[in-house]
Amino acid sequence: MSNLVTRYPFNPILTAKDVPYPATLVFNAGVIKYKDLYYMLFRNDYQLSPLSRTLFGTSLGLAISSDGIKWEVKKDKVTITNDQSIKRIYDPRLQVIEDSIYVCFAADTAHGIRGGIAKTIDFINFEVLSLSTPDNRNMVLFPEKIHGKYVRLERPFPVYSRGGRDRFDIWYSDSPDMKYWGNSQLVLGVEDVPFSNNKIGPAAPPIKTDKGWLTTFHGVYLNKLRRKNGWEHKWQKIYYAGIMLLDLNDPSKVIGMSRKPLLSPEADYEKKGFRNDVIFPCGMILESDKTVKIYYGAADTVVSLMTANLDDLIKLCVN
Ligand code: BMA
Repeated sequence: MSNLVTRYPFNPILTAKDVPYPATLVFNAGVIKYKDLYYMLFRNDYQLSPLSRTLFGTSLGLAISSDGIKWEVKKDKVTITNDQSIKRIYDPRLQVIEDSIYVCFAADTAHGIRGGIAKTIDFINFEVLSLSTPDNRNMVLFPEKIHGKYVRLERPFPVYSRGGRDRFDIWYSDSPDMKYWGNSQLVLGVEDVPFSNNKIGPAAPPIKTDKGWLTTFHGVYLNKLRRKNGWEHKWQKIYYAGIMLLDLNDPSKVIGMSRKPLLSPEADYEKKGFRNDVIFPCGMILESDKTVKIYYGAADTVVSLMTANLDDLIKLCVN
């Protein structure tokens, strides 16, 4: 991993113990700064089945903070107000565009996994604006319109055409209204990421810099020699965080990428949990002193924080 990144010394910053309702795994959290407060939507998996070692329930919770480090979890859970087809939503990524608050999420339905975008004014009630065709997830929105269009990165799951196994890539789409999405283009193929042999996906939503759109992604390495690695009977993947820079004018073009992971699972809370060795960023905030806070799910069990200097992150991408 890069030595320019620092783990917050008191990680994890949010765990199931901080949640005032049934919670077992608290991870993969989208975070934004909005009107001087930090807002986090986190994934909560609960109701562990001791036999199958899986969890029956998933909900999204809200936490608020004045410094981005100490969080207070609200008792209300996120509700989707206008869609009956969604059975489960997870892996939220928050974004603010022109003062409106959006969340991208993965949605399990009876007919596949869909990438959703919803809008909220209170962080609790969310109105769905669009759902992709299945299978698709790991959507992130850019913080402003580009050439008059909303822009997102996404991760469809092509199976037949990629050899009948996980070989999934990062794509670009844009939209005039957040509802109709198109002009889709490949951004980055899994074969272009040296630390991934399995799949990649957008991680935290991009931030704007004068050198380009800076954005994280996850890169997955499958090692079939791994045996039991977590609570499940079989978990053989390692999730790394990667970082890249996209062209300001045309964010479907990668102009730089670190060939090494930004963060590799090394800390105890990243190496041991429900699924060992998972780093899954969903939130990235640029502070006025150029510190970048990156929030990530660790081992699919807790929420953690890493920080870095903005110029150092850009250097990692262009060297
Ligand atoms: C992905 C998603 C994430 C999860 C990751 C690692 O496919 O399901 O929610 O964090 O796997 O288990």
